[in-house]
Amino acid sequence: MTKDPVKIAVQKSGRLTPRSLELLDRIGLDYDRSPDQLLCVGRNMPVEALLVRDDDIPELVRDGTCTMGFVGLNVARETEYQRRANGQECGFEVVQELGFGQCRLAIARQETDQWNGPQSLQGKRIATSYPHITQHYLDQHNIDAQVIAFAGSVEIAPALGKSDFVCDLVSTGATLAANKLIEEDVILESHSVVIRTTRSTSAQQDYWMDKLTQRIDGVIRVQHSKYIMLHAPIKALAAVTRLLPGSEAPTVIPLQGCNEKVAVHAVCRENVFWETLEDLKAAGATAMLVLPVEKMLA
Ligand code: PRT
Ligand code: ZN
Repeated sequence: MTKDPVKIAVQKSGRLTPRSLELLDRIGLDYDRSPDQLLCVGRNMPVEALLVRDDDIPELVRDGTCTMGFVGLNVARETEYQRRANGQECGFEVVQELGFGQCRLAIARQETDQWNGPQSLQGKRIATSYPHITQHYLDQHNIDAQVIAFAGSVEIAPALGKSDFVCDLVSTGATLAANKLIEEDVILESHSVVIRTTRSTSAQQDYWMDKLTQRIDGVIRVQHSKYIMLHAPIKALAAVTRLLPGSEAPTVIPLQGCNEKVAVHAVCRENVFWETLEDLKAAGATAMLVLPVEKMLA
C-alpha cells in the first residue's frame, strides 16, 4: 500500500454509486477491491476509494480520513450549516460540480393549505431530513417555525399529523404527488459535487488531487461534446462552420482529387441535434458523421 494516498470517499450503494464508480474508471483509476469490498486500492496511482454511506462523506473529508469525496450538494450543505450553527469551521470545500444526481430540496404543502410565499410557514411545523438547510432558509426569511427532523419518509409526516409542511428532495415529483403534496419553494438546487478537505495534505496528495481534478474536468467537459466530420463546398464553408454548435476554429482538410469541396472536422461543445445536421445539409454539407468524445485535456 502506498504511503499518503489520496483517499476519495464514495457512496457505497445508492443513487450516486454507479456514476461515481464510472467516474473513477473514466479518470483512469485501475483498482483492486478489498475482501470486504469497502476499499478500492489504486494499482496505477496512489489513490484509494473508500465506499461509505453518503451522509458520512462530509465528516470523513472534514476530519482528514479522506482527502476528497463525491457527494450530493444537499448532504455537503447540511453538514456545513450544521457545523456553522455550532460555531465550528466547515472543514471541507466544494471544488467541482459533477453534474449527476440532480434533484432539488423543496418546501411542499398539503392540498388543504395555502401558499403565499415563505411567510406561510410562520408558526408552522416542517418535517425534513435537512433540518439545518431548512433552518438556514427560515432564518434568511426571518420566519419562526418548528423544524422537525425526520430520518426518512418525510412525505408521510403531514398525513400522520406530525407536520404541516415538508422540506424534501424532489426529482420527478412523483413521491410528492403520491402523497397529495404540492411543491412550492425550491430552497436548494442539488447535484453531486467533489469536496476537498481544508486540512493540510502532503505534497504527493496535492499533486495527485490536482491531477484528478484536471481529469475530472476533462470528463465533465466532454460529456456533451461531439466530434463532427463533414464535407462542405468551399463556397459554403463560412455558412457551414457558422452552424457548428459551440465549436472553436474547425480543422479544414483538402479532399484528394476534388477542388470544390473540403473536409471539416470540429469538436462541438454542445450536443449536435438532428435539426443542426438538417441545417448543415441545407447549407451544402454532405457525408456528416457525429462521434462521441471520450477525453479532452486543454
Ligand atoms: O445509504 P445511503 O445513506 O448512502 O443513501 P441514501 O439512501 O441516503 O441516499 P440515496 O442513494 O437515495 O441518494 C443519494 C443522493 O442522490 C442524495 O443525497 C441526492 O443528492 C441524490 N438524489 C437525486 C436523490 C434523488 N435524486 C431523489 N429523488 N436523493 C433522494 N431522492 C428521493 C427523495 O428523498 C424522495 O424520497 O427520491 C424521492 C423523490 O423522488 P421523486 O422522483 O419521486 O421526486
Ligand atoms: Zn444517506
